Amino acid sequence: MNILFVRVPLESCELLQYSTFTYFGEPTGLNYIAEAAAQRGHAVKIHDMYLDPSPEGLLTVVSDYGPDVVGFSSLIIGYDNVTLLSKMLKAICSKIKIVVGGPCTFMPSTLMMRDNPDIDYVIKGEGELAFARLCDFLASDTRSDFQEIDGLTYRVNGHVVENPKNRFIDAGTIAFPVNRYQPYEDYMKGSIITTVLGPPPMVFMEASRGCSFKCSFCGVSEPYRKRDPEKVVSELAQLKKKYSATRVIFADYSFTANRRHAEKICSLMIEKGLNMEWGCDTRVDCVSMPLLKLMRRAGCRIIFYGIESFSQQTLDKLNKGTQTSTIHEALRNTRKAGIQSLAYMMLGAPGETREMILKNAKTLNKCGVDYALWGIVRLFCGTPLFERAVKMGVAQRHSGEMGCLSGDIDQIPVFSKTLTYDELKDLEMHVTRHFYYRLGYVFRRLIRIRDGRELVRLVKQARFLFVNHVLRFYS
Ligand code: B12
Repeated sequence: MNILFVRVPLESCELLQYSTFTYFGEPTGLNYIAEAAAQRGHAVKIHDMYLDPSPEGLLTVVSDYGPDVVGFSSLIIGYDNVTLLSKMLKAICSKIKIVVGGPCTFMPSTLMMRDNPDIDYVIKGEGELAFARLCDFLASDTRSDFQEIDGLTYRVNGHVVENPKNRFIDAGTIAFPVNRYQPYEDYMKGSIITTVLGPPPMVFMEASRGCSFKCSFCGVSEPYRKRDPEKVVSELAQLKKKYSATRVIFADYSFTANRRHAEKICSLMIEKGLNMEWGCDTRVDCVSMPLLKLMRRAGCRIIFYGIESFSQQTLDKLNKGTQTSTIHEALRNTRKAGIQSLAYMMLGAPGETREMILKNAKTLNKCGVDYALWGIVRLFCGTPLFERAVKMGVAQRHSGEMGCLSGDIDQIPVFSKTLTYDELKDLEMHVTRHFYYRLGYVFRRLIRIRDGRELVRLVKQARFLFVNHVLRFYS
């Protein structure tokens, strides 16, 4: 079968003609599924609409390549493009089978299928096994076996049927598709990750899959599985040799969720003299001083911490499972170990007032964090927080679902009862500006500059902040 994978752009197609993307890396997930399908003998091609967002570009690829199946990969933000593009493709060729996957499947699959008759299948979560099996079945026309495909949603006589997702890939079999890697050098210039870590070639590597924590705002529902450290490090070595990749972002939900596992990877990176600079996401309760020191020796330059809030009440309401004292300790230790930190912060959590948000921002500004990204607590349908909001009458199920399906971040409902969406947006801007435009912050960043490259990166970051925060605020 001819399979075309499409990474769906984030904003609406019309708008995209004018936007420049600086906020992404390679289509890691699609590379994995494409490799799995290719190994089963299917012909595969990836069309990345982050690089060419025009619908015309997609139409040209479709008419040249003639796919039997199109697999769309999308986040929830930008999901409206799945609706638009699937309609467009079905209009020109009704025989093409459309399969949807990726992080948008945090949303209930049945909802996605009922909303859009042009989608033939949705595959929830990780897609390697299910997608390849689906293509095998489509090729051999053994449709009655669809119920065997884990996590597949499909139609039987017009009715939407969802198979539960019970089986997860054995982490031992996951292998980075080294030959599919594309360094994306030109496109990642100015990206937030290159600002914090340095220029490409940069690779997104998984050391583990899934997450066992149960934060109420997140829709991930796959168990944590660790990959073999030897395999991870040997793949990194291959990528370095083949593509001169010197920077790595670990794409795990929490790289240090299992400390022993993280230690093993770091030790191997040191032992093999990998000499790569890297960053990872993790939680404050999954690090310790010895581990952080080891990570630094292994090349870790930045840790992205999901801090969310410095209020214990808010952390508990978000089911974060962390303590404020642990946050302070982790940030202090990270700094001492010589690693930079980025704090993901949330505002507008249940029960949060303006005063609490401002207090939170003040505490953050005193913590010595290097970067901060604030985001409003949004109610993604399919998450426990969404269900709670519906139960409490804070959000209407139908409008909440429609808000998510619209793919427009401004349409996704928020939890806050005390602050309006516009007030939250103003506060988001306010706390961000107050983080970056502090004399102490600027001074600290300046004295930490190690070389000319870092200075250039800092200037770029300042320009980015100026355009996005100062100009946007005053326009
Ligand atoms: C690294 C990362 C980034 C990087 C860029 C990544 C990139 N390559 O472009 C940076 C830091 C820039 C980033 C930015 C953002 N990110 Co981000 N990011 C991640 C992270 C940590 C890893 C992504 C990854 O490589 N995963 C590994 C691969 C193998 O998994 P995957 O892509 O999900 O693919 C698997 C399945 O989804 C599925 N699949 C994927 N596509 C398809 C298609 C088909 C047809 C099928 C059947 C299956 C399928 O199979 C794949 C293999 O098993 C994830 C969290 C996570 N651990 O996944 C968040 C995550 C993807 N990001 C998220 C968000 C919200 C964003 C931002 C919008 C944040 C913001 N406010 O700006 C931006 C958007 C950037 C963009 N342009 O896409 C959310 C998405 C939420 C959602 N449900 O939509 C996630 C899930 C984090 C979270 N828990 O909330 N991100």
